Amino acid sequence: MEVVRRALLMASAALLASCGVPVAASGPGSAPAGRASGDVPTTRLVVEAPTPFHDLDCADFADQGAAQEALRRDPLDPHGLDHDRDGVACEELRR
Ligand SMILES: [Ca+2]
Repeated sequence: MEVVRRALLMASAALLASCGVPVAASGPGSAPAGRASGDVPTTRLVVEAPTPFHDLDCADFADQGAAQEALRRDPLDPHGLDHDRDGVACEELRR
């Protein structure tokens, strides 16, 4: 049963890693020194939460240039700064 559990943990870690989720596994290979003999080795997955997405609106930028820079950094435009898809972010902001 332990073998199955380890295989599932390793598969989960590989899946998470393939999705870009940082995973740190601790277990027999990385256990701190000084474990008493007879302790049952355990494997623990530590999954860091992805950075939360903070949606920005045009009003969050001081001017059009700042919004344009945000669009340049991420042309996929997750914030919807360029609704008409002409490559110019937040036309309504002052330049
Ligand atoms: Ca636009």
